[in-house]
Amino acid sequence: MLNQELAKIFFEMSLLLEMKEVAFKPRAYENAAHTLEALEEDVKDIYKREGLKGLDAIPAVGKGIARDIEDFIRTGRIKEYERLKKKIPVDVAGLSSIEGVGPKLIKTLYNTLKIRKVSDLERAAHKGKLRDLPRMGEKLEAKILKGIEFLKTSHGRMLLGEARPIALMILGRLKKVKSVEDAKLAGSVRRWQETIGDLDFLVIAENPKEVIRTFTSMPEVAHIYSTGKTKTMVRLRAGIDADLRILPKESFGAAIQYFTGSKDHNVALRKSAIKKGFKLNEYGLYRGKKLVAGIDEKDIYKKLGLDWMSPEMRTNTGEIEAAQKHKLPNLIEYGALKGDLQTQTNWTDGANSIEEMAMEAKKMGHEYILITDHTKSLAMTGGADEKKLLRQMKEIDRLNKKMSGIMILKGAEVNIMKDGSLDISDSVLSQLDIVGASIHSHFTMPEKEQTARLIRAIENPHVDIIFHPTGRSLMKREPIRLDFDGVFRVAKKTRTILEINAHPRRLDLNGELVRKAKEYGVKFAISTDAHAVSELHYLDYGIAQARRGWATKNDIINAWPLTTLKTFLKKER
Ligand code: DGT
Ligand code: CA
Ligand code: CA
Ligand code: ZN
Repeated sequence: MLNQELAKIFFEMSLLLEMKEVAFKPRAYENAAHTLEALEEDVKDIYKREGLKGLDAIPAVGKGIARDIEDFIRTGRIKEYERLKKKIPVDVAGLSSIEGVGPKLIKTLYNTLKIRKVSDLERAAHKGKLRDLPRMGEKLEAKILKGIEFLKTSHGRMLLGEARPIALMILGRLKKVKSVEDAKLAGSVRRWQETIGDLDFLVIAENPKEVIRTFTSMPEVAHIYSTGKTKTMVRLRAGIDADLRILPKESFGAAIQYFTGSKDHNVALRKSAIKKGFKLNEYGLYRGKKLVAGIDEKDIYKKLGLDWMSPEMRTNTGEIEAAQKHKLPNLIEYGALKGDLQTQTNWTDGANSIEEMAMEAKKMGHEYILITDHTKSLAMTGGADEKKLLRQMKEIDRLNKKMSGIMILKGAEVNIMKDGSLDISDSVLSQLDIVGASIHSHFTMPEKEQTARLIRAIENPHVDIIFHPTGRSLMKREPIRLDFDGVFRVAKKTRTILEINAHPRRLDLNGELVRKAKEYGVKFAISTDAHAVSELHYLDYGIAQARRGWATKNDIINAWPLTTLKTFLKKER
């Protein structure tokens, strides 16, 4: 799919343009990148059907960028991009993936130390050359080195949000091959793991040769590592590997079970099979030499005396025991949410208007959408002060009168200060329908202080939801240090809801923490943190984390009717 490739280029262009201190354009390219990243239809198909006009009609894509996309579809190149790259021959994408490094610093680094790529930066930091640059210092130098280390540990993996659309697109193509009877995704993508090492495809086909030929000659393939009669491994241009296996029908279920993993789950399952006198491998479940189950995955679990469990749960953390006792939870379903509880608009750093966001939410079948723009202490987002929030509330009243079929709720993503106080006055907070609060700075405070800071915000009678509670940014920034027992206990006591942020970069809380918080009786909101209409479609990624955390409908406030949700909120205001 071209969307992801284009999104990457546009992000890079926005950084390059920012380095050149061009006005407005960087934001436009960034917004377009966000939109393309989450756009479900391939831009190529849109272009084929509707031409340049169709591209122009994509939200956050204007005439100029539509023309860039056209350029790319027709020639595989974007002139403006190549011109920029020539002027600034720097790996801005790589450098800016380091926490604490942005376009301004990249520019300084290039101009003063001729730093072009991550390895240059690492060398300079080790030599202590960064601390004397303007606005730097030893502390920032150390932070950058830490950021580089962190990046290295996640090397070779890709965000689920990036890998999954690629996997689904290839799966769709495999299903269309003539001799293919069935094709399935396995591995970490099927388990909705937050980052992905490689893609695993399993296929039943009469003519394996034809399938392998189709697979290895896809335009997305950059390199073929190996290819056999029933198996092939390739490198995709997107920067991830993909495995394909063709299997006989009678062992397809066993193969799906095996290649779905996780490895830990498989090891435990095999042990349990042996205990019961069976043998289990990727070809089937056997008693002696006799095949007992193999075609159907569910049947394998059943013959082992286990209820089938959803792949998200296969982490070997008690799911096999629960399946044995028929005590698996009734997980929240994909598509079960009635509305989004975190969305940003062009009142701050979002790409779309309140109305556009509401229209898209309505199209998706939502009953409501909570608008939660940033607040004033996040100055770089154009965060709202009290006055602006009041103006926005009036605008929402106006839109609610005008629109039908969707309820726009008034909210905010209030910034939590270093001491745990909020940057918006109580009298204004009390006029909002639902208040979210979150941490955006001072990520490295020691556990005790950080916990006290967050708890102070949780105890604020106006705060309904804590957004992205750990502040992590996958493959970029570690979570803040918290005493989770303390946090969850106070959240339960004060009826403060914790977010399961569905943005693929965050997934925060993650499944493991959801499960722990649930034990304390905490309730959750699954929301997208959308900064563009297309990002409203990220909800499933959050639902997957909720499912990994054994959450049911009862645990998720935006799976309830709005009236039930409203009666649950804090009433002190
Ligand atoms: P990834 O690719 O690192 O994101 O994670 P997976 O889970 O997709 O791992 P991958 O692609 O290496 O293997 C796919 C599945 O195959 C894995 O989830 C479980 C199964 N598998 C792989 N190696 C082993 C093994 O040594 N033992 C067992 N029991 N299962 C394995
Ligand atoms: Ca894999
Ligand atoms: Ca694999
Ligand atoms: Zn934002």
